[in-house]
Amino acid sequence: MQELREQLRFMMVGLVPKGTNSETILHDMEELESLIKTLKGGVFSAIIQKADYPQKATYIGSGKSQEVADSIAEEKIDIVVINNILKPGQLYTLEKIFFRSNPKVKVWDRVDLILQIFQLHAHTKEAKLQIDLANLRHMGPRTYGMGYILSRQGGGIGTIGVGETNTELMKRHWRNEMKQISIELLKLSKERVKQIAKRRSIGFLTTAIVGYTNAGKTMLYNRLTNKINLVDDALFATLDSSVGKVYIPSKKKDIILTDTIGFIKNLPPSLIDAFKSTLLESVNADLLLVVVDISDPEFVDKLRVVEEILYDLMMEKKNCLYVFTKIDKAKSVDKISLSKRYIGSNLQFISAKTGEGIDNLLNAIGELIFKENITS
Ligand SMILES: Nc1nc2c(ncn2[C@@H]2O[C@H](COP(=O)(O)OP(=O)(O)OP(=O)(O)O)[C@@H](O)[C@H]2O)c(=O)[nH]1
Ligand SMILES: [Mg+2]
Repeated sequence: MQELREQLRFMMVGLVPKGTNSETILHDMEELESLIKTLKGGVFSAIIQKADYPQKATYIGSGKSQEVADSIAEEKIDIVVINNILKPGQLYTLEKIFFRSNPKVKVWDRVDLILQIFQLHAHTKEAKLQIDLANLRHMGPRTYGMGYILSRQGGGIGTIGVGETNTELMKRHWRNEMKQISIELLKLSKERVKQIAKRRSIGFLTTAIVGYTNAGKTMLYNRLTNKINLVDDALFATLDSSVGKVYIPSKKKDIILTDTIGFIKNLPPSLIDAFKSTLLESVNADLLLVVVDISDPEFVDKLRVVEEILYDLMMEKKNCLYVFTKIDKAKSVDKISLSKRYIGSNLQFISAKTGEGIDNLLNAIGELIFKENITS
């Protein structure tokens, strides 16, 4: 009972272009709900606005804002999450509109929500620093943007208001803080690059697991390396990167396997950029295992998102092996049509849970990684 009362009450708001099919909307909102549940929050209300362009001031438009305000009062909402990336001024304006319904209400965009999850799940110094940097990048303009608003209210025309001086101070502090964190991250990245170079110099080849969040990457990593990293039916359970050894029987050789943070759609490039240090293992890998949850009805769209992010990270031309996992859970697996769709790619079908297909996967990894690196 106590726990229930302490649970934060969320409301989801989605803005989708007119004509978006209802299935896409449903899946988008389900993903947003999963993100909220990962934070242990409950969803008590949801509103969809269909519009081709967001409104400048309020993003969702003034009529919809009023509807949201009514629902906040009715359902005693603590946090409203808008399922897009908003401008700082828009979030500020919405909080002002909703103030009457609940003076403590918070308005988050999708990035705020993801950053909250990251904060909850970060363990290593590197992950924490990366999140601090992402947070500063995302929240900074909002903080000094407010200073700007104060300056316009405080200082009259032709005068320099107190707020304006504060804005400059805040901006400088913000920039300094980001610089400090970037320097620390650079040190950690250099350390990582050294380790990668050392592994390579003693002849180890590296395979990196990448894929959408919750696809089953860590369970596969654990099965192949015999480790017991956290596997959870939650988004972004893994934020740090792990490195382990895997024996390839067909080649009688060990390789290195890495697991890392998953991808999700609608991530701003600055957020991915903040995780560059963690992603270094994948960027430097000799082979990528692109893990896809084939039991997920949305797997084709999610794979597209992963491929787009790999492209942004300039990793799309890497040696890739598509690993369709959770075949034990999938209703049907149409291997023929998948082979046609991903023609020219290497495909494997496995269950990290039951072990089905793992021997074939190890063979395929061996063939691909040692073929490409025949001279090493
Ligand atoms: N049935 C079945 N479930 C699986 C399989 N692999 C993973 N799962 C489940 O899928 C969920 C996510 O697994 P993880 O391995 O944590 O996924 P991940 O891709 O590492 O997720 P993040 O680190 O959060 O991005 C967990 O509930 C696992 O038990 C599988 O082969 N079969
Ligand atoms: Mg994981």
